[in-house]
Amino acid sequence: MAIEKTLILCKPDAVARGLVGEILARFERRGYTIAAMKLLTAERARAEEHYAEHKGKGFFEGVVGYITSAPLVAMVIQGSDAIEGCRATIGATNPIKAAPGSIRGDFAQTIGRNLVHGSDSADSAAREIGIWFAPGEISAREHDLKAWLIES
Ligand code: IDP
Ligand code: MG
Repeated sequence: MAIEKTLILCKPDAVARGLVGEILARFERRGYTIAAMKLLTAERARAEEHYAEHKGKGFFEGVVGYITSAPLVAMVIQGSDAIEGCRATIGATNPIKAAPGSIRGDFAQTIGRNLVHGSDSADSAAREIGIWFAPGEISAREHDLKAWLIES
């Protein structure tokens, strides 16, 4: 068990549908805490860097266009094994395969509008947090109250 930080994006469809509060509440109810959070419209270069691993794939242009189309909310979420845990709360990439109870399983229909991004590994989390946040924008508190409560 380790206290981890992970990059979460409430993608433009989540903002447009008014689901940011619902999505954030699911992470908070699980005991994760917010280390950083902001609303912005992503520039193309930032989106391409974020999705660099998918460059050359058929859906690359579509996903870059989607993520840059309107404002999104970027967050750094923190907690015990938060990278894997947040991915579970988000659900499978294709909402059709996402379990009911997960964000995508409860609120999304298609892979092209799947509401949320969550980092998939420690390396991805470190890289992605650096794309969306400057170090000074991230809370310096390594162990806040909720993280402390779930430690044993
Ligand atoms: P993830 O978001 O669950 O980590 P990835 O495979 O990393 O899924 O894909 C990144 C994003 O690209 C997905 O969340 C989705 O928005 C989009 N995407 C992935 N595969 C497809 C596809 O086949 N068609 C359309 N969009 C896709
Ligand atoms: Mg991914």
